[in-house]
Amino acid sequence: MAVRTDLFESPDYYQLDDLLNEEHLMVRSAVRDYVKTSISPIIEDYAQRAEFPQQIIKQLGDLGCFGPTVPVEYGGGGLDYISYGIMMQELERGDSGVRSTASVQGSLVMFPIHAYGSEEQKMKYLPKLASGEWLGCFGLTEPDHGSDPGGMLTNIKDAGDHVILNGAKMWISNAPFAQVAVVWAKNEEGKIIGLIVERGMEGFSTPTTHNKWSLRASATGELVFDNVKVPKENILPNVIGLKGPLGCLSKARYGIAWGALGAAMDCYDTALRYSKERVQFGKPIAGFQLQQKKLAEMLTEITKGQLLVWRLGVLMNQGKATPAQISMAKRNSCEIATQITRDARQMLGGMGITGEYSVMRHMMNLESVITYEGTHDIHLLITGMDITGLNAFK
Ligand code: TGC
Ligand code: FAD
Repeated sequence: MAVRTDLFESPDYYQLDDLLNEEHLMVRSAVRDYVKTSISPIIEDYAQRAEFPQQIIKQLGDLGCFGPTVPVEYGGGGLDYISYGIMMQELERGDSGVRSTASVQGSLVMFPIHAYGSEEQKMKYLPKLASGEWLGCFGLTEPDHGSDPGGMLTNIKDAGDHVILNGAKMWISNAPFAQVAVVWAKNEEGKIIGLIVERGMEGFSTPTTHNKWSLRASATGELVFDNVKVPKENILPNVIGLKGPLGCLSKARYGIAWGALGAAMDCYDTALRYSKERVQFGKPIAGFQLQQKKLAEMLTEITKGQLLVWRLGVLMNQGKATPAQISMAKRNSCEIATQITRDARQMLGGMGITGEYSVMRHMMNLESVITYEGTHDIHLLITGMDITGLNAFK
């Protein structure tokens, strides 16, 4: 396996470090070091082989990247939302799939158990998920219901002390390795409820999704429920309706807004270094106006994005961030990161398509990031509805 040296230097054009406190800087330094020593050297090989590096589950748990905002009494980090954002930025600087593993565990599995679960559920699941002893996944999307999850067909029927779960979810991150799944299903009144399904329950299987050209180092699968008997004590008691899963998505989308910027920062840094070293027509290509235009625009967009997510983090800490504000940030970060990875790839010429550099991997990963947790179009429509009051979804 090739060992790669990670030379990353973080762009901070507007001295945004001045906005961070000591805790934020410590978190960043710890996660950045981890990515440099444990992710960058191995991730390209895992992505090329389309294999999930299972060792990261325990490592991310030890580092405190699972449920950083969950209170410490449940095994979480008790940190603020800026620290959480910084973690996601640094992890995605390494690979979007690594950030995905942490986003799903923290925002889509631990958050709903903490926010909507019973005390018994919190004590049973959260410490094991926080430490990485267990991995979780989140089942919302179905084969026929992606952007429109309210139409889901997965359902439960009452059977005394348990319910019978039937249906299928697809495109589920972490599914093939998860011990627990937070699953959204309709009850007999057609209302959406959340329940915790455990590996080993009869009739529950998690087939792996193959042939992805994106997020190749992240495990994706289906969740298939064939008359699964789920004890009623596994139902999340404190939420009903689509606002349950959408509330989780707000937390995860916030993390992605920071995360996608991390991928963009890595590509900018790589393109800057390469263009100063690569000589054509007798001078470094960084000396040509066309390449400077790309670099200048990349850094401008990264700096604007950094300001946006930092401000959103402050609003999150104050409990004032709206879902529409989160949508705007998720959409913006994905848009600029997608463009930056493509420009960076071109700046590297032929080398840009190889695994010698992280750029093509980031570029392919971002095609998933711009699609999951609400597509680019869906987030635009959320913004459109927020500013006009008119629903253009339906
Ligand atoms: P709508 O009628 O607008 O809303 C239903 C209820 O939900 C409330 N709500 C929210 N609550 C909290 N946070 C949010 N972001 C919320 N958005 C809406 C809303 O107030 C309402 O509450 P109530 O009390 O009135 O019932 O619902 P709709 O059916 O019209 O759909 C709206 C739409 C299209 C915006 C929504 O369904 C949507 O966001 N679609 C995109 C689906 C999506 O994002 N799927 C993600 C699946 S998970 C995933 O991709 C994980 S990848 C993770 C990784 O690997 O990193
Ligand atoms: P569709 O909803 O079919 O959309 C297709 C196109 O139509 C898109 O361009 C969309 O923007 C557009 N469109 C849809 N509705 C409208 C409208 N009203 N107006 C205009 N345009 C519209 N889901 C989970 O539940 N858990 C996970 O862990 C998870 N992980 C994922 C991992 C990966 C790698 C991927 C690729 C997806 C994952 N997803 C997960 C699913 C993801 O959230 C969905 O793919 C996404 O929400 C889009 O749904 P869809 O693929 O069915 O596309």
